[in-house]
Amino acid sequence: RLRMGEYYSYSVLSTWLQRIAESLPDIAKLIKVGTTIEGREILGLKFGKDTPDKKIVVIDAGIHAREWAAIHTASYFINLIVNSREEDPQIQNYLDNIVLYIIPVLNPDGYEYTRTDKTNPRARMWRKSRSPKACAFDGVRNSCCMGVDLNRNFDFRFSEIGASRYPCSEIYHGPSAFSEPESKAYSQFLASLQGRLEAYITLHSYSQLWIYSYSHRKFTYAPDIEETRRVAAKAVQELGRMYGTKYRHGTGPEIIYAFSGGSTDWAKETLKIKYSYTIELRPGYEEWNGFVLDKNQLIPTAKETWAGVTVVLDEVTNQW
Ligand code: 0X9
Ligand code: ZN
Repeated sequence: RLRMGEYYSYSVLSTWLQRIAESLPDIAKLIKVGTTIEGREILGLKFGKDTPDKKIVVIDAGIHAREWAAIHTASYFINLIVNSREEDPQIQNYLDNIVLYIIPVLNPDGYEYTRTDKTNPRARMWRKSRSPKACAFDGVRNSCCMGVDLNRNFDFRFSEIGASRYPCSEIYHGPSAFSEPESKAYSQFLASLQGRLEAYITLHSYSQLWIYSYSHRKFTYAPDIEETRRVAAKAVQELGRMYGTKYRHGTGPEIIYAFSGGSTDWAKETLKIKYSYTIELRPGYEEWNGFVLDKNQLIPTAKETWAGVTVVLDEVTNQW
């Protein structure tokens, strides 16, 4: 059992996931998405008994290393399901009627690197993976740096916009789409669920936004945009009811910026997922360094996000 409202190392989180799966075999299974460049297993939990008629929802976090509040929020969801399922009929309903995967840390190498900030103060703000140095001539010199922005490495309009071909950039997209073991394994994992995968939600921080496709160009939507927007609006409203936190919803270029190579756009286009959302958690965009969220905000952030996420889960659960 982990106390919520704290940050934990990837090894503590991994052991915790294993223990849950061992002690509750009827409701949770440990899943291995793949192995990172430094050899860590990307682990998650699969909740609910899998039968071929059930719809699937996938929630992940931590594709960006420094976004600790997102990792905490995904962990909180796991904790909530495990510890409240007996008293909470809504959670019971999910366990009975859908299959829910939660992968709390997609980029554990990067996350562990951000945890070395005691010895290297700059490490806390690391965003990318920890792939080996790549070099490119930037006009002045040949510059070499580690890491790929995994949320620029998906095969959706790869390298077109809002991504960089320079390895020293924070938004370096990598040498080619799915060049990285983490994004490649994750795309294969998601693709293996195709046909039953009804919702995909990726947790990021920060700016308080509920974002849907597409991200590369303004006013470019999937055909089911009306439904996508309706559910986003409802989710943001439910989220705000808890503590009054104000979220905006829209596509990336409408509400923050355009970019390509992200996981939700790839999932929306390639896997034809009905609900594919990027959520940017607290604090608001006016905050200067929102990646470091006060510990006393962790639980409220996770709770209100759950309220929003249940809107999507209810759509999926009650339609079938
Ligand atoms: O830029 C990103 O990868 C994400 N934002 S973050 O600050 N967490 O790095 C996703 C933004 C999604 N927005 C757009 N579609 N533009
Ligand atoms: Zn992010």
